[in-house]
Amino acid sequence: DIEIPESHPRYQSLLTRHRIEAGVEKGITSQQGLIAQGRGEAFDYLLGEETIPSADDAARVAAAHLLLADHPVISVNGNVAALCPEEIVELADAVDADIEVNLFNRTEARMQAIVDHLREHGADEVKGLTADGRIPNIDHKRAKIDADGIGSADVVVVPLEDGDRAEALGAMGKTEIVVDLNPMSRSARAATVPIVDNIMRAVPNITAHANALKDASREELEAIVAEFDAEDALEAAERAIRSSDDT
Ligand code: PTJ
Repeated sequence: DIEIPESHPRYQSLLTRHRIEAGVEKGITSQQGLIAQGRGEAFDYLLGEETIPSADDAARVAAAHLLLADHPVISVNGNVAALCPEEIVELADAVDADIEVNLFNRTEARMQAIVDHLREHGADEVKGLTADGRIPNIDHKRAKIDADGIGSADVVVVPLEDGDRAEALGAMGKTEIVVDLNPMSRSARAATVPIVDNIMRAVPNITAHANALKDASREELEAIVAEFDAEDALEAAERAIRSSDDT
């Protein structure tokens, strides 16, 4: 459905734009999602459009958290659904997580379209439509969650999350794994594990680490988690961005 030669130097970036555009056409991505993508692209350009070592390390820590979790949930919004639906389903399968649609600009039509889209890409159950739980201290429309989904999760993956909700989920005591290309965003700063990487690279990378760690003991996984320093990871990403002209 797309004619970009793979040899094009900006192939990945063009593919990403195309997916977001198609997402808007299909009614799954919001128009604001186009703006969010543009912001993300600018940071990705500065990062060299590659997974920097600190982001790879964070992805491994995220995998360890997910494998240790009692009830992990992956939150999906309109951008994530458009960019990497299959990869989200694969990650959920690898770590036995629930998938929940959770929108910043919630409309019932978009909720349903995203649930259907994820099912088309292999998801069995997709949560989010029940909306019988709330995130405390958040504007009520944006606070809706499923009580048996994000509401009762101990570990949540929140890619491209808005800052207010990222902070409020953290205040609920949840271990938060945030994927965000902007290391200065409030979401990245609120995260237990910030992964400063493109969602299209980060999600399959977490899955690969989870598969590699499948037979690791709880002690090994706990050691991986304990060694991680979120502040160091954010600083490493900022350094990579600032030195992008000499890479
Ligand atoms: O579908 P909805 O209604 O839930 O809305 C989703 C968006 C993303 C529109 C909404 O949450 C929003 O407005 O987000 P923000 O506040 O623009 O934040 C988006 C963050 O994600 C920014 O910090 C971007 O740098 C980052 N970002 C954008 N694209 C990517 C990304 N991070 C990783 N991978 C990307 N592809």
